[in-house]
Amino acid sequence: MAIFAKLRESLKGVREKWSAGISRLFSSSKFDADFWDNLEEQLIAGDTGLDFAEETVEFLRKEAKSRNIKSPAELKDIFTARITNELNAVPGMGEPFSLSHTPLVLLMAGVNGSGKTTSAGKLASMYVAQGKRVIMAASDTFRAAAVEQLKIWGERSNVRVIAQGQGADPAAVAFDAWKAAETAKSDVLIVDTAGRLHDKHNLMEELRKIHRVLLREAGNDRLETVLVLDAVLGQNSVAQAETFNSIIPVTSIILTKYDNTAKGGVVISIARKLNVPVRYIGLGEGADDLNTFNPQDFASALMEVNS
Ligand SMILES: Nc1nc2c(ncn2[C@@H]2O[C@H](COP(=O)(O)OP(=O)(O)O)[C@@H](O)[C@H]2O)c(=O)[nH]1
Ligand SMILES: [Mg+2]
Repeated sequence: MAIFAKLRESLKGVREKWSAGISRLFSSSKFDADFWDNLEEQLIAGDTGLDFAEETVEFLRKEAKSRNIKSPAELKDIFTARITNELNAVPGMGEPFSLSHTPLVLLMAGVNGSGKTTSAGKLASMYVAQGKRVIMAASDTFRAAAVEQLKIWGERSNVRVIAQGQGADPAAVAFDAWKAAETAKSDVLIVDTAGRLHDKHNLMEELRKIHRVLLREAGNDRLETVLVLDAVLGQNSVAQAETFNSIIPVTSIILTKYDNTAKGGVVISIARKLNVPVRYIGLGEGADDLNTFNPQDFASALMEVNS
């Protein structure tokens, strides 16, 4: 329940700026002429994606007709259920990473500023709190500050960070870290990477190489390629997701900065486009601000306007 309260609080921006409008539409006691157009518009404005907006309006129209529903208010629960079902249709949605094969490697990918290092730190802190053995790898060797940032997170949770000098081969760092994690019988190895947009070709090659090395060492069962996406970017993060997925097979998503976004629908867009589960959402900058993503709670929190 505490988690739900926090989610509700963190979704304040989304509610005030986006879902309040939708909720208002569904609070009406009669269908006015513009209801369906307004609903479609609001869904698109909230970054749920064009397809979802159109299909949802179509679906609700049919439901209203076949169930002889006379007001938007009576449709609200059907709408909320549709969002939940849509998200739950993606296998693994909202489930934590499976630790049945260890060391589990979490390869953190994403553009600069999306929250990779922060999410790596949060995950480390979470696993340490669960009594797991964790190692982190500083494979963002592009900037010295990046290694320092990860080391600070490591010190906070008492987690060892494997690093080499600035400019070192990121794949070599990842390989060293894998060996260390194997030797130490770690449960989790979290690999932080660089994400420079201005240098797309190098980024692609670098990421491919890190992925190749880790896949070779850890195998499919022990490798999660985690795409870290900034929820604030809305439809742009959907495009990013597709780009990254064409470079390496993305197996999980962490959606960050949900506390800062005004549009909540991007999670639906991404889930549908990639059919990849959102495992966690970032709700702030602190170590504890990482939550599992529960579609049911999410849909409910979205539609709770007056709290
Ligand atoms: N409000 C908020 N800020 C976040 C979240 N995740 C990351 N940040 C901030 O976003 C900025 C970039 O994060 P960083 O982890 O350095 O991104 P990276 O370049 O992908 O490693 C930092 O200022 C973080 O504190 C989040 O869930 N909520
Ligand atoms: Mg970083």
